[in-house]
Amino acid sequence: VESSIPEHMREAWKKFSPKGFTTKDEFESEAVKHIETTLARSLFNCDELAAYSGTALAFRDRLIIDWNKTQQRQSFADQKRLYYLSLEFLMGRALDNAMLNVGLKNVAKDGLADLGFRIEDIIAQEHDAALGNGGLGRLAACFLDSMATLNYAAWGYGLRYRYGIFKQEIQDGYQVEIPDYWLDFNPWEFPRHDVSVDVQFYGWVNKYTNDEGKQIVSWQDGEIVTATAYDVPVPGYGTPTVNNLRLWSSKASSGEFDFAKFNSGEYESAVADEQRAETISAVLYPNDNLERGKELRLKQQYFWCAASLHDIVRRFKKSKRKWSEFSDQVAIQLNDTHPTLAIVELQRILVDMEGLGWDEAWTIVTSTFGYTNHTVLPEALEKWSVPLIQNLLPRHLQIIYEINLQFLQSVEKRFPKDRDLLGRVSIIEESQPKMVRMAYLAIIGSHKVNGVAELHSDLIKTTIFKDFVKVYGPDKFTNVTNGITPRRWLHQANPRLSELIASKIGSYEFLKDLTLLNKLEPFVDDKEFKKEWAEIKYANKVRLAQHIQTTKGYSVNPKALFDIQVKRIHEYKRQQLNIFGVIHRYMAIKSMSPEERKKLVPRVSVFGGKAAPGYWMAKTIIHLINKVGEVVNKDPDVGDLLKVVFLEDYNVSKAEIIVPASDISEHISTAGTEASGTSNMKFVLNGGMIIGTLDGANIEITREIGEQNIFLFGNLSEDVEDLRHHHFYGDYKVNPELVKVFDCIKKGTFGDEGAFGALISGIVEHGDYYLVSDDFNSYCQTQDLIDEAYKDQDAWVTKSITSVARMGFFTSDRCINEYADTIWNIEPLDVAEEKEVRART
Ligand code: NBY
Repeated sequence: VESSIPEHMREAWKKFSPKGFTTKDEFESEAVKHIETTLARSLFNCDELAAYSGTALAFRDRLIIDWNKTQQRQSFADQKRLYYLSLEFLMGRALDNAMLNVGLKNVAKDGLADLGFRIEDIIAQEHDAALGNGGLGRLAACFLDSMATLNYAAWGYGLRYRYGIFKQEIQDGYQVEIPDYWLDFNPWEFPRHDVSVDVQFYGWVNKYTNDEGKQIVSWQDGEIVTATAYDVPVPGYGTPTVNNLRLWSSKASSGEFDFAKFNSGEYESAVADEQRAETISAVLYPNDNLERGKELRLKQQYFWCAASLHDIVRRFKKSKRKWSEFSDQVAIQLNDTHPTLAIVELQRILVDMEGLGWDEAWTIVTSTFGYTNHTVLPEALEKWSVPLIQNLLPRHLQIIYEINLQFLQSVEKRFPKDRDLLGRVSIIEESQPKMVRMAYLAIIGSHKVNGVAELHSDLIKTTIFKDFVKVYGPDKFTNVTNGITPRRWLHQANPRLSELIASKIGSYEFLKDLTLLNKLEPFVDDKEFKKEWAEIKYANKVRLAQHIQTTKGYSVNPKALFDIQVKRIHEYKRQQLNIFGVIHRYMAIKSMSPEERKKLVPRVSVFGGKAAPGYWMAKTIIHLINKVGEVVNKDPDVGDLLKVVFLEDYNVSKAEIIVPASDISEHISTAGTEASGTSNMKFVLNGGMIIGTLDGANIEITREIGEQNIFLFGNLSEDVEDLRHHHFYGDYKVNPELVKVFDCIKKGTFGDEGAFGALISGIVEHGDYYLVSDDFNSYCQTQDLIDEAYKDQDAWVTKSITSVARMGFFTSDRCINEYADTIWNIEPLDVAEEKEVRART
C-alpha cells in the first residue's frame, strides 16, 4: 500500500513509537502534559473536570497503542471476523473500566493523589455513554467487553447519536425528560473523516438490458447522506486486545450541500438540507419493547445498515478472495430485528452492484447472518408499512418481495396442501396497508435464530415462530442464555467484594473464568469470612444511603432491608405489583400496635427506571410510586419501618452504586413476558437475594443456585393464557387484599385519586392483562417469608455466599463462547506472543 512508510525507514519510526506509561511517575507526566497542552490549563486552573480529562487522555493514549496493534494483528491473521450490529450500546463510563482492564487503576489512584485529587471524584466527572434503552443495549456492551477479553476479532457497529437516552427528572412526582447531550468532551471517540459511506434514500428503480444483454438494475435520483465513522476503542480485561466499536454519524454529502444553491441565494434551503441529513443520527428512540413505525427510525436503520455493510464488504474486497468465501470471513449478528435491512442490503450489493446471480448471492447472505430475538411481546415485533418502504427504499422493497416469493414457493413445494401456512409465514402481512414483518425476514435471511434464555427460546418456538419451526425444522432455532461481564458488574462496581473473593480463592482469575467462584463454597461456614462478607454488603448499603441523602435530601437506615427494583418502567415488568405491595405493607403497619411494630423488619423500597416519554401508563406508575413515597416517608407512625425511594435517572453508572447494595431485588414480570432479564444476574452476583417469578433467566438462576436460595412466587407461564381467558369469561374476582389497596388509593391517601384511576381500572375492569391480581397473594406472602428469613442474618449470609459461588454460568464470556462455537464459527486470536513482548518491555 502506498501509505506505508518505506521498509528502510521504519527503524526510526519504531524507535519513537510510543510505548505507553506503566509507572506512577509516567502516568503523572502524561496526565499533566495533557492538562497543560491538550487542554491548555495550568496548575492554577485545574478543576476535577480538567483532571478527569487529563487522566482520560493519558489512558486513551495507552489504549490506542494496543488498539492499533490489535487491528494490525487481526488484519494479518486474516481470520473470520464477527460484526455485532446493534442500534444500542449502553456503555456507561469508560475511564474506570479502562483503568481496570489495563491493570493500572492503582497507579492512577496514587498519581492522582499526588496531584491533589481523589480517584473516585475524578471517575465521577465522566458523562455516561447512554446510547441505549435498557437490557438490549447493555447486553451489547457486555458482549463487546467479553469479545475483547476473549481475544475474538469482533467489531460493533452502531449509530453515533448526538442525544442518548434522555435524562429523567421528577417534578411534583411526574417524570420530566431532559435531552442528553453528551458529546461536549468525549475523549473516547476518534472521528475517521477518511472513512465514510454515501447512503441513498428515495429515488426510483431503473431496470434495463445493457449492450451485452445483461439485466441491469439501477436505483437512481435518490437523496444522498454521508455516513462518517467514529471509532471507539473497546479494551479487553488483562489482554492486549483492544477491539473497535464503529459508530456512524450522518451529515449532508458534499454533493448534497449544494454550493450552487448556496450561491444563488437559497442559503436557507441549503442549510435545511444539511440539517435534515444530520437529523438521522441525532437522537436515540427512547422506546423499549415498543415499535412505532416512524419514518425517521426506518431511515436510521437503513443508514446504519448500509454504512456498516459497505464498510464490511470493502474490507472483504481488500482480501481479493472469491465471493464464495465471504461467509468464511464474515459473520454478522443482528441484535433484534432493528438491523434486518442489512440482509436486504447485502443481497442488493451482491446482485445489483457486484453482479452475482440471485441464488449464489442468497446462499452467501443466509450463511452470514444470525438473528437474536429479545421479545415475544406482540407490540414490540417490528413491522414496517409497505408504502413507507416503497417510498424510502424502492429497490429494497423489490428485493423483499423477491425473497418472499422464493421462500413461499419453497414452502408450497414442501407443504402443498397447507394454503393457510403460506399466509401465516409470508413476510408480507396482508393488512391495510400491507406490512413487512421484520422478524420473519430476519429468520428467512439468517442461518440461526436464538432466544436469550431457555424459557424464552422455547416460547418463540411454540408461539410466535411456530410455523417457521415447521418449515425449517427445530435446528435453526437455538438458545444462548444471556450473561453479564463480571469485570464491570463485580470487580468495578464492588471492588471490596471482588478483593475478598480473590483473597479466598487465591487470585483474580475468576474474573476471566467465572466458574472458579465455586471455590467459595467451602468457606460458607467460615465465621471470619462471613463477617467480612456481611460488612461489605453493609458498606455498600451505606454508600447507597449516602447517595439517597445527597440526591433526595432524606436519610434511610442502612440497617433496614434494602428491597430494590430498577429497570425500565413497563406494565409487563410489574412495578405496579411492587408499589401495591408497598401500600399493603403500609396499611398493615398503620393498623398495628406499637408492640407488633417492634417485631417488624424495617424496609427501604427503592425504585428506579425511565418510562418511554409516550407511555402514559408507565408514567402513571412512576407518579404513584412518588406519591406513596411522599406520604409514607413522613408518616410518624411508620418511621424507619418503611421508606419508599424513587431514584431519578437510573443509568449504568447509578446501577454500579445500586446493584451492590441490595438485600432483595425484584424481577417480577408476568410469567412468559421477560425474555431473560440481566439485572437479576447482576444482583445475585453481588450477593443479593431475588424475589422473582418463574420467568426468563430467573428459572436458570434458580437451577444454578438452588431453590432454597431464591424467593419465587406467582403463576407459571403455561397457565397465563387460561388465566387471562378466565378474567373475561369466568367467575372472576379481584383479590380482596388488592381491593383494599385500591380503596386506600381511592380515598385520596396519596393525593388526587383520579390520577391513578387507569391503573386500577386496568385490573378491575379491563381484564388485568398482566395478572397483577392473580399473583398478589403469592407476592405478599413471599415478601413475608423474606422478612422472616432476613431475621436470621447468619442463614441469610450463607444463602448469599452460596448463590455467588454458583453464578459462574452467567458470565457473558460463556455466552460469547457459545455464540462463537455454535453460530459464528470463529476462533479467538492467539495473543501469547504479544503478551510476552509486552512482559519483556
Ligand atoms: O433485552 C431486553 C429484554 O426485555 C430482556 O428480557 C433481555 O434480558 C434483554 C437482553 O436480551 N429487551 C430490550 O431491552 N429491548 C429494548 O430495549 C428495545 C429497544 C427498542 C425497541 C425494542 C426493544 N424498538 O423496537 O425500538
